[in-house]
Amino acid sequence: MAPYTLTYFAVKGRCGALKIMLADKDQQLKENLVTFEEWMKGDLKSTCVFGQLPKFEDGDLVLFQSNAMLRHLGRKHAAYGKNDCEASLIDVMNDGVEDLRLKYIKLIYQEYETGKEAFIKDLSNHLKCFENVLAKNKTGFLVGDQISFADYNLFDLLLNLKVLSPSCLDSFPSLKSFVDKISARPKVKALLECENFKKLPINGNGKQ
Ligand code: 6SG
Repeated sequence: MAPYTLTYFAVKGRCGALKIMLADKDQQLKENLVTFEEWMKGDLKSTCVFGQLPKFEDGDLVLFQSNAMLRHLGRKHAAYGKNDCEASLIDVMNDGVEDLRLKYIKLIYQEYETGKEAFIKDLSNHLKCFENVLAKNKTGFLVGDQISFADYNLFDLLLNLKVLSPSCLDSFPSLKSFVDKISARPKVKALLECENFKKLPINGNGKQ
């Protein structure tokens, strides 16, 4: 039996990074897909702490909040730094990724038609910050010399942003090589090429 269970909609959404990290760490994941109709009944929603998915189970432990799931798995699978200071710096990076992800989600679900141009114009200002961190650290990772959950989270978001704006990384060599290197990790590559993963839409409303 898979040690981990994820309950979520049939989208990449907030679980892309988690799936990429688990694949890279050679961990099995059991997935319970929830349809719109099922969710609208409300029974599952009423059992969710904040009334939302994803829900993640590790044995008897039940987690909500996608970033808490990333942290949990980071702790368990050596992707949360080598000491407390690295862990705190990884938190800084992950919160930065979350800020940009929230802007992206707002664009997708609330203002895609009116806001896309302005979003893409402003995107460089956000990407520049991650570019600077990677250029300074020189290890190919955001913090220290080993991959962390924040790297998987940034990687997943960058894949989405490249779909939105294919040229968005063109003036950021460190981000480009970051994406290339993580994409080339054998188990990440296998997941990205897996039909079941590829066919999942990025978002729940068909926009990307
Ligand atoms: C949506 O926002 O998929 N959860 C979402 N929506 C349903 O009733 N801070 C936490 C976290 O990081 C945010 C959770 C997140 O974990 S994710 C949720 O539960 C609700 O609030 C994005 C996503 N959207 C697809 C969606 C859900 C409801 C309407 C659109 C499923 C897909 C299409 C219809 C039903 Fe649909």
